[in-house]
Amino acid sequence: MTTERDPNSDIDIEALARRYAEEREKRLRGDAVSQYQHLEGKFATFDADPNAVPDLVRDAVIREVDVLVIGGGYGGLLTAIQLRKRGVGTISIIEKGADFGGTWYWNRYPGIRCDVESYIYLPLLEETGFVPSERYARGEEIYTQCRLLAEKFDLYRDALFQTLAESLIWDEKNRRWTVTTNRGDRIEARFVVSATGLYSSPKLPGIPGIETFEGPSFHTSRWDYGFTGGSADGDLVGLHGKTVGIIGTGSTGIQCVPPVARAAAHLYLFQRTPASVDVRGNRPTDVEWYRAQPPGWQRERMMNFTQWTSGLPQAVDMVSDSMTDLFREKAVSSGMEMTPEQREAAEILKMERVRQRIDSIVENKETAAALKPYFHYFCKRPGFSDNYLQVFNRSNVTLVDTAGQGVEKVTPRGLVVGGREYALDCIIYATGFDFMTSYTRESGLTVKGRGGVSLDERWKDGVHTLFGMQTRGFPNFFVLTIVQAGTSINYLHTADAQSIYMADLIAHCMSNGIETVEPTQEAEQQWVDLCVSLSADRHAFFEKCTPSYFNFEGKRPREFELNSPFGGGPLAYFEYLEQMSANGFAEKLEFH
Ligand code: N01
Repeated sequence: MTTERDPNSDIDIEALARRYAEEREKRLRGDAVSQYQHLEGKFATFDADPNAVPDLVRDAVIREVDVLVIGGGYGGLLTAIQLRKRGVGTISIIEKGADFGGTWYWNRYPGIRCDVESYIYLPLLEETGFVPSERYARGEEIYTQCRLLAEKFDLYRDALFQTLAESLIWDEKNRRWTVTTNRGDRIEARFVVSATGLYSSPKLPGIPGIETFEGPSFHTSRWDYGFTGGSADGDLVGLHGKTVGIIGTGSTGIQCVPPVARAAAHLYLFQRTPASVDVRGNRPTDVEWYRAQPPGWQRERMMNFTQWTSGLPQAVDMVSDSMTDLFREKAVSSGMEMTPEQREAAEILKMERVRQRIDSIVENKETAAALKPYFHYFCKRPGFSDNYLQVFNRSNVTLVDTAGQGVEKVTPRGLVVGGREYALDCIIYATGFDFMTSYTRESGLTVKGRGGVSLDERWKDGVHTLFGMQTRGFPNFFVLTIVQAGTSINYLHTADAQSIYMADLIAHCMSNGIETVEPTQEAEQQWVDLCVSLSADRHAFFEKCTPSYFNFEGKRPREFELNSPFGGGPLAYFEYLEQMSANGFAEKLEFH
């Protein structure tokens, strides 16, 4: 951290650095990522899908297809759509939920919205004519768009819902993947694309006694409207007269807290680390403006946002919101790409404003102090809300700050913090998802490639891929993830580029009579080496950060050494992929 005083402020940078380090220290725990519990074993009931068709029974499907896509969220949808557009033969889609939507199928908690502008987040707006009703779309609208895309590109007939792919075994003789599911299906596929999502494996905090609580309790991605009443738009009449506890103040927590506060008799919000909560500034879409956009506007806008948020200033900031302003202010004054020092100074100033905003909204000084985040802006995913901080001025809301230690215990009656038991009628876990720890654990898949080698064995010393998508020894198999892939803050920009790459490559193989494709040993190793060399700065930054899923809770295990996004950033990554298509996939891949 620089020791210079920022000329634009009175911030004592050294004191702030000490405070950041102290706050981080408080939160570090020896069990790091293993502090969490997964929705399996005794917690499997937490995984029940409130929106599933109950007791669904169907005949097992025995089928041969050209491409099997696992996952019906945006990643899987975009891949299937790109394949359709290229006229690639037969497709099947396997999806755990009862419909398309992925994240937006599972997460229906009250207040849910996307924090990336809808005009760059929702894919294929120009092609589909879909008009998002607001600048930051409600979850339900995004879920609706997912289903409209599936209808428009005729994907329902190819989908198996409420189905879990369990094993993928490569059959060298037939040059096919054999995929089996929990419903007895057996699908032979030439190509398999695994798009099981970035936030698809919910986690519970490792607090002793979770299973002993006698009232209703659920994870936000399995919201129990049967108990709370109402909908994602609020009006949670089931909470009238009830005392509710919410654990978690990440992006999910800050969105679901206001509607719960409006309905419950009392809300206790249990905070371990305060979120940074910036201005949202949502507004209805100006339909006239929207319809006047020139052809190609959406891709241009997506690119403009990714350029700005990669620290690459452009003549205009098309999105111009709380996400881009950090880069805009400094970059405009310097007129060029931000230096690390400028970026750091901008982040410090940004967080100072976030803290000042709390003072200007929250009336109780003690509560305001407890809500202030002390970490670098990008240590955690920044939050945005124009109604979260206001909640703490209500008499029926209590912030229970755990001073970085978290909730101590769950009892049959409620939660314990600092030795005090808070009696509750309901506990809501806004405690997030597994992230970048283990692809096979998060996806629940057993994958065995050539020679029966499992992906876990192949990756026992860390993930090895070309572009984050392909692994040698696992022919015709693709993974959509951000590990070893360059990601934009707008993940759908990355998914868009990845789906185009995969569809181009699969179409290339199909039209040239190519049976198998995988990375050459050399290309894979070069990519891994490049990822390692470019991730040093990222790791150095995150090592100083307060614990979060971004930095494996402050302690990155050796086996996760390679589990990070491509450090060259999304723009360089997109160029790599585009070049591959442009030169006919002439390098880096081995074809048979
Ligand atoms: O999960 P999180 P999320 N005692 O992991 C707390 C995307 N998303 O679901 O910070 C008490 O961020 C934990 O505390 P701490 C987005 O990318 C987007 O909110 O670890 N508390 C934290 O506050 C996001 O990043 C949108 O100290 C405990 C919370 O649980 C990602 O999804 C909306 C605890 C978990 O926060 C995940 O966000 C929603 C304990 N023992 C999500 N253990 C939008 O687009 C954990 N916590 C708006």
